[in-house]
Amino acid sequence: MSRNLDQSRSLQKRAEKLIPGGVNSPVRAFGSVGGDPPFLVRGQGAHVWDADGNRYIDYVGSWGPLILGHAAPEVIEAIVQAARNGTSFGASTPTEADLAALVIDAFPAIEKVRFVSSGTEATMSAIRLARAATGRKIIVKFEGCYHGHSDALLVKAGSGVATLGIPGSAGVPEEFVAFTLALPYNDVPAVVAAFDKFKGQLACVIVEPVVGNMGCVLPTPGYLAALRLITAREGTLLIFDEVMTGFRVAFGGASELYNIKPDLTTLGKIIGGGLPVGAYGGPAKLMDMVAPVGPVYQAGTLSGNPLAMAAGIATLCQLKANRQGFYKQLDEMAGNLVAGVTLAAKEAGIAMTANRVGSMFTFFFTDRQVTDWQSASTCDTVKFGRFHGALLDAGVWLPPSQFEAAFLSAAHTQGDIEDTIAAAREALALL
Ligand code: KE4
Repeated sequence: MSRNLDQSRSLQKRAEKLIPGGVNSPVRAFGSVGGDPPFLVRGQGAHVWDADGNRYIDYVGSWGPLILGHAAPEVIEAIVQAARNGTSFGASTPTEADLAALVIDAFPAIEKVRFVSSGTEATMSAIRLARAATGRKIIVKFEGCYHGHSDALLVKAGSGVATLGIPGSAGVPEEFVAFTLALPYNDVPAVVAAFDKFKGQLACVIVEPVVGNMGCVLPTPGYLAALRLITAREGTLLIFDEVMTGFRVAFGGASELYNIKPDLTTLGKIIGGGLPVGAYGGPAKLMDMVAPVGPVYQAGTLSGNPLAMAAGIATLCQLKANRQGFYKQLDEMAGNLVAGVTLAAKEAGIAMTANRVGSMFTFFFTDRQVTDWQSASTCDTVKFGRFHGALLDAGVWLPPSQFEAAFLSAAHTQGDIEDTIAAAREALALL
């Protein structure tokens, strides 16, 4: 059943004249799945509506922040209340420490935290701090992991295991990635080789402890512990980029789930409840190296914005109120969804594997287990695109890329799950 998209198409034509690609973030242009991106005008709970009135069950959730669903009453009320007192002061406000206390309570590895306005700012600042704290230059990231768009992190994977970075974007001079190493994920020998080759020179290892940005990919058993061990031994800081996994895979993120204490943690998405917030945090002795206390400069006009703090506080308080039950329920529902869709694929004779941690998951169009970028890149992205489009026609909105994670919220019902599985069954039959 194809949808009327007249309004969205004319909105896209107007937007393209004013904004590159008509979008303020590339993935929204549907480049990797094709088709016309619907323009959304409303969200409520698990559902969103586009400008033509089509309703979708939403599994993007603004790319992770909306774990409570769209327009959660408590979050909206908190924002409205805060807005009545003004939108921004550029001065300290009580709610910044309120949100900081909630974050610190959930992450034992964090004693102090600094709020910024995006995940990109959080990781960029954490890397600057790690370089200052260690006096070292080289940073390690992993192929298929994304940590925002700061220059040093836009690298193509090096050809060899320990080949320094090649720019991954136009406009990034090779000098800017000359101190960035991109290694294969879930590959401990590659990390050992890098530490051997660049002994005493590695400032930090930054990792998505559960990857969302090559699709959902889990750390193999012992992998995170191996990273923790070798970085501690070599005086290199371990940065857990929990922008996506923080308060998602557990209240205390992957740190809680895998019982690992990194040196620095970056956060975002859920802690802003849908408004712009990022954060980086760690031991007080490290964080006190950040201006104005220490020599590491970092600043932001809207950092700690009162509306964003209010939305984050309201969100985290909801999660904290019933943290055991909340995450158990999400895990069960997401498990039912993934089991239903993968069974439908099996019955349709379509090669599909799925990875899931709690309420974040990805359906991969490949017959292989996806454990790193190499295996992720064996996916049939054309088939994923056709699946994505057929689901949209059936009123189900998956992230518009094979290499993204999908998210279930507390607002999704059993009915939504059943409708989604039925829609997937029909879509798979069309493939
Ligand atoms: P932002 O600068 O987009 O707030 O955060 C960057 C970032 C950092 N770390 C991780 C683990 C992330 O997933 C992200 C951003 N995630 C993407 C979704 N894969 C944002 C969506 C987009 O780029 O539009």
